[in-house]
Amino acid sequence: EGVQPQEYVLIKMEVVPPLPSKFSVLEGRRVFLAAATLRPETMYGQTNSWVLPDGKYGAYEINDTDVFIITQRAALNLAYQKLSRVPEKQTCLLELTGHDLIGLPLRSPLSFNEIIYSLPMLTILTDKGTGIVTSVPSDSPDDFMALQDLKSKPALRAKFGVNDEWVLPFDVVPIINIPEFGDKSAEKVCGDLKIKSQNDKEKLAEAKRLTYLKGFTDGTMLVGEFSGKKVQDVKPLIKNALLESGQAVKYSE
Ligand code: A2H
Repeated sequence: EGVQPQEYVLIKMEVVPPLPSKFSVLEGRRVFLAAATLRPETMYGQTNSWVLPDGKYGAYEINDTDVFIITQRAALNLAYQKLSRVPEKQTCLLELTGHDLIGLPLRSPLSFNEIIYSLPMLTILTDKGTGIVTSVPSDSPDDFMALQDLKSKPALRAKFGVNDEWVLPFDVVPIINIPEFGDKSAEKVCGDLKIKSQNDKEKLAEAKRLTYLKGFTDGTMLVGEFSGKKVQDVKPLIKNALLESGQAVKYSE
């Protein structure tokens, strides 16, 4: 962890009812997977959510109506940021693992895909963000490779009980143009660097470095309310709109 606090936007991805029977204690609440992102302007291109299969998660009371499924660490941090029903204390209503979350249908803000599914990613860190990540394979090399792994490896899907319908229909959605990399920058850079899988850590770090900076400095929105505008100009506007509409909250650590 760095010395400077990192400020994330937590995207509230609502679990589409009816909830599975394991979740019955949450009946009557609005239940969200809360994904930490640094790129709120990319939410149009979401294809799925990521969870760590063996990760420990909990369903935490944020207020009288809302429950966030996140790591305990994130819940405690949120409790000190006024996002817990009981101030400075997290309340876990239900303990869960990533396996319990795989396959949950979600409705996520701005996403062109009306329903997306929660899928396994093996490289998620449980000491960063909420342990839940939203997937934008057009602009995130990690997301692109993890989705590619699931699409191309039936055995990997079988291992984690992933249905074909949660993965195969979801194509990369072009949302940002970067002159050097085109409309699907993550796919382009992963191809150029010949990245083989989500576990190719060193090359993925390079791919992220290349796309992250260029997306901000040179990117132009291809979709949405600010189509045709520069990413650096509209990023704060999209972020504020998500926060003001209650579809996202700020989180720092
Ligand atoms: B970003 P930083 Cl389109 N484990 O969101 C692994 N990765 C995590 C995580 C965790 N526990 N929590 C958040 N992240 C991801 C969008 C995105 C992101 C795009 C492009 C690049 C990008 C969609 N996924 O991040 O180490 C989240 O993915 C490039 C680094 O705090 C979050 O933003 O800098 C980013 O990593 C935070 O990483």
